[in-house]
Formats: sequence, structure tokens, C-alpha cells
Amino acid sequence: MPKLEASAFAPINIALAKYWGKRDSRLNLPTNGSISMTLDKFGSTTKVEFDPALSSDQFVLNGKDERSPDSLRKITIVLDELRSLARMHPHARIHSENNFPTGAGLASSASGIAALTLAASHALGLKLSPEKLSELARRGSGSACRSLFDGFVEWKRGELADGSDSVAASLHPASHWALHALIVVVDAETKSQSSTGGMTSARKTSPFFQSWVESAQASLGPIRDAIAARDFYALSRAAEENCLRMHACAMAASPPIVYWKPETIALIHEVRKMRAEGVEVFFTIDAGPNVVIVATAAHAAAARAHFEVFLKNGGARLLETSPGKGAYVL
Ligand code: 2P0
Repeated sequence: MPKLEASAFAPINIALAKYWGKRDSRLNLPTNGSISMTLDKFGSTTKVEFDPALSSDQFVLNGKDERSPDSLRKITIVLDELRSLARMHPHARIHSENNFPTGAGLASSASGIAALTLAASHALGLKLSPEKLSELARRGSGSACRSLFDGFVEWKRGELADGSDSVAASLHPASHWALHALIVVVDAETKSQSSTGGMTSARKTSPFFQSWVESAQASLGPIRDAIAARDFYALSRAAEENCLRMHACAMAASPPIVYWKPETIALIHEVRKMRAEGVEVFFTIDAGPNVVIVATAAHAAAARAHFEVFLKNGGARLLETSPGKGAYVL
């Protein structure tokens, strides 16, 4: 029997229109579509080896046995789907390395699950379409379905009950718009409330949840159009609004979900002040305290220099990247 093994790299991505809410938790179907930038350089390299001698799946992350039930659950969902498609059921040994600094406070489930999906499908000899790969990655972790694709990516909400139309696709390659993303590490600790838990709680208890969903769906057109036209100011307005509405929805949950730290708010104000002074920057914030500052190529160096001074230990907490290519087999 040939060795069933393969490796893949998948990048992280940052949402400009956020995924926040599930209409079906089992299939991981979102309440609203989302739009992201796949980011260059930072991501996960994952090797998958299927071995009939194993009695369970094993997952080693950055050299350590990973025992988080949440991570193991996401991995098992993807592997079980792939094993069913391949009609064989060996367990797998998975080694995954994130190349972003450990403790950078960056969520790794998008890049990790995207790399796992691609590597495991190749290891099993499955020749799956990009749509099918995206659907399977989504089952493991919603945002992972976007990391498979290049540049500017949209994940459609979809309408079908089986979720087969809730997949991502590239809107434009990375070369469409040379934006820069400065990831500011405000806090490297693991966040107190996971995205999955936060979404569930917001859906059940936030009085703003339905308004969030409507406004998130309505923001897709303006964000898609601003990206297509490379209209930085239109994108700034629409992306910041989308981000703040997601956080407002989370904050209104019971108990409240407040991902921000004081520095997060200081950065929001500073980015807005700079933009008012003519520097092309906007912010976006995921389910945590870290801030991603997006700048045009012409203004990225000025923004970086400014924020290195603004942040007390500047450069060490700034990771710079740009739109990049999606996941690939190694
Ligand atoms: C996003 N986030 O669109 C949003 C913005 C966080 C805030 O996707 O439960 O790890 O595994 O589907 O994908 C993070 O959530 O959640 C996320 P699951 P996931 O990027």
C-alpha cells in the first residue's frame, strides 16, 4: 500500500466583512456572507500521514501534542468527511507549524484547518474541486474556507440546507490591490471567549443579533464594490462600520463579550485621527484585542513609522503583510 501522506501550506486571512453567527452549527453555515484578504507570509504548514496502525488521530502543533477539545473536534470533522469520501478509514498523524511568532495572539484555526483539508485530501488521493475543498474546510472552521483562495475572497452565505453553496471563491488576485496590513499585537494571550462560543452566545442573547445579520449582509455589496474600484475611503468606511457593528453585537450579549483592551480603543482613535489628517489607513478587529491596520502602499511606511512610535515597544509588536496567494500543496 503506498504511503498516504501529503503536506500543504495555508495562509491566515483577515475579514473586512466579518463572519459572526451560525445558522447551522453542525454544518458550520453562517448567518451572513463575509469578505476577506488572504495574507502573505504568515500561515500554517501541515503534514498529514494516514497510518492504519494508529488507533486515533494525533495532532502535534508547533512541536507539542495538542489536546484542546475545540481543535481536535475541528480536525476530526474534516478528517471524517474526507475518509468517507475516500471510502477508507485510517487514522492520521498531523504535524502543523505556524510560522507567525508564537504568542502573536493570532488565531490559527483558519490557516490550520485550510492546510489540513488540502493536505489530507491529497494524502487520500482525492481530486476535489476548489468548491468542495472550501466546503470541507468550512465544516472544520468557518474562516478556513476563505484561506484556500488568493487575494480578495468572498464566502457566500448560501441558501441550501446541505451547505454545498456556502463556499468561498476569489474575487480578485492579490495583485489587484497592493494594500498593506499591519497586525498590531495588543495582547498575545489566548482570548477568554472563543469565536465559536462568542457567536453562539451573541446569537442566543444579544438583542442586536438580527440587526447585525441584516447590516452585515447589506455591507457586502459596498465592500465588494470598494475593493473592485480600489476605492480606499469607501472601503475604510464600510469595513470599520462592519467591524464595530460586529463588536457592538458581541458587547450586547449576556454576559457581555468585550474583546477589546484599552490599547485597542487607543488604536481605533489613532487610526481615525491619522485618516482625518490624510493618511490612508483604516482598522479592523477580529474576536480579540489585536488591531489590523490596513494602509495603501503609498502610506504604509508612514503608518508603520507612526505606529512604531505610538506603541510603547513598537516594532516587536507589529507584523507587516499584504494580500497573498491561497493555500497550496507542498
Ligand atoms: C471572521 N472571525 O470573519 C470572523 C471575524 C472572528 C471575527 O471567523 O466556529 O474560528 O471555527 O467557524 O472561523 C473566527 O471564527 O469560527 C472568525 P468557527 P472561526 O474572520
